[in-house]
Amino acid sequence: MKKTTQLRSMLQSNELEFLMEAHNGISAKIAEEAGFKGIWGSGLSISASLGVRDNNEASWTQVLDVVEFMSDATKIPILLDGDTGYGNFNNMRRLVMKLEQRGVAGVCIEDKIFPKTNSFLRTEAQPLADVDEFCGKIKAGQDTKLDDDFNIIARVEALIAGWGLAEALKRADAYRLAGANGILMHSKISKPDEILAFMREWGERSKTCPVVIVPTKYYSTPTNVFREANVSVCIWANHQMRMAVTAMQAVTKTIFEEQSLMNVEDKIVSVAELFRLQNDKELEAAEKLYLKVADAEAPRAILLAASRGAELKELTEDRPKVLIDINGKPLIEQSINNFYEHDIKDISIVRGYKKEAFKFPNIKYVDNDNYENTNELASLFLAKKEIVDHTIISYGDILYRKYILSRLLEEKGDITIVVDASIENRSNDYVGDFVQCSRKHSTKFAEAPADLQGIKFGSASDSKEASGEWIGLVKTNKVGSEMLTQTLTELSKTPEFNKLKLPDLMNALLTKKIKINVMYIDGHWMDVDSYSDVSKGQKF
Ligand code: SPV
Ligand code: MG
Repeated sequence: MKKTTQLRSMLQSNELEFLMEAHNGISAKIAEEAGFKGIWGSGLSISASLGVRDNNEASWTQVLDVVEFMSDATKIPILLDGDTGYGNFNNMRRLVMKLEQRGVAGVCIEDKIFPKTNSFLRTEAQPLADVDEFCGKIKAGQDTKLDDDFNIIARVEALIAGWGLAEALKRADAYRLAGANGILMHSKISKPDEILAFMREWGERSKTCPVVIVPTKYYSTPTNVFREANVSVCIWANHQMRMAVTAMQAVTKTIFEEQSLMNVEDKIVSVAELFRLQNDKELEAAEKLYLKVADAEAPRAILLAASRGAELKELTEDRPKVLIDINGKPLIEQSINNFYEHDIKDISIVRGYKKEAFKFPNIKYVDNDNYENTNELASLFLAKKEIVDHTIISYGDILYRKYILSRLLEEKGDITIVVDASIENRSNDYVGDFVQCSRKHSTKFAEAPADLQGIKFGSASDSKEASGEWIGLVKTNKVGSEMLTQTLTELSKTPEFNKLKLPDLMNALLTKKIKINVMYIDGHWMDVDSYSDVSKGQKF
């Protein structure tokens, strides 16, 4: 139902309905969440929230902007307190046009003179508008609106200004005949007597021209009294603003005096609650839909770099192998840069030996302080919570051409490992993680997918029948990450866990009949294990 129609139904329903004050987007949203069916865009509260007086110090377009935020934040109708309509009939016409454009369901105008003064201030000195002039304003508004259900409420200030019931009735009736969709009868006394007297006199007219009240001053009246008097809509006019001021004064006082947040944190909403009210959930979902790589889906990377690399003796005396200099940069920095270039910003490094030597910014470090007695899987287990959705797990000591990562990121399998098929020229004493796959690599025709059958660490001479060598790169998606972490957790409970390496994890997955896809490459990578690798690396 249109917001205008919703408000019209509230005015015309046989129930007593309520409008809750709001003065910005978030208070509007809060009113809606509390269950209110409609909102009062209070002039007093909006001006107070802007730090100005309720004397038309905020321009009408500034008020319009605020009420637009309120309207955008909610699905329930807003009745804007339009003061006097901010001028004569002509200003009223433009106001109605703009309010309709911004999704506001109605406006209430009061029969005073621009610039107005709040109804509870210096009331005897508040001049009332000329009745005919005000009726012209109502008619002009009604003639301007495009939507029949847009609501124009005429507010009578006769009781406020001390003119008495007869004047109030005379004015209310004139406004009714001019086409008002309702009358707001305002009173400044602490009992409902004036309002009840008016309702008695108004009688049947409230069927076609319902009455709205604002019991700010006669707040102690039981609500049922209004119900029984046939009041149509009751406005709680400023209570979010007043409570906000109470809370803001308290919290700023405490923080100022204590120079600490210690005693306030538990008394205030969390920032998460602000995010919820701002509907961040919707943006998160939209990002998934419209951004190239949404953050939650963006791949992350884990680099294993806890061991020393003792084969490299003095090169690793003050730093782990992954930090030795290759082409003017620490070895592992090439992997990090490779990740950055592929938009992978969430990078974890599991470090152990000489962990203080790692100085890269914006990296999550996971420490394996027991690196001397453990192996790769123990390191990976420490980083288990980083294995979610799309994750690249990599040895920290490998160098590879960028396209390998580009291709790997496009792989669709749950778990995919990168296998170098060009192993025929390996010297006999070369050792590595040789793999057996469902089929060998072929460059002759479009390849059918291959999957892993097993990995075994060994020498090239013992691995003549192997399909290739695993290079130390694996990618998982959401499903793959779950299977991998589950298997990793199971292995962590076995007595030999501290000895296990990544290939053991792959083999354990295979034992569980979990498919591991193979992405073949033809060279273009190396790992750095020996002095000769270091010099080879300089040319890589
Ligand atoms: C407002 O909320 O701004 C009103 C109601 O106009 S009152 O402050 O009671 O005049
Ligand atoms: Mg007002």
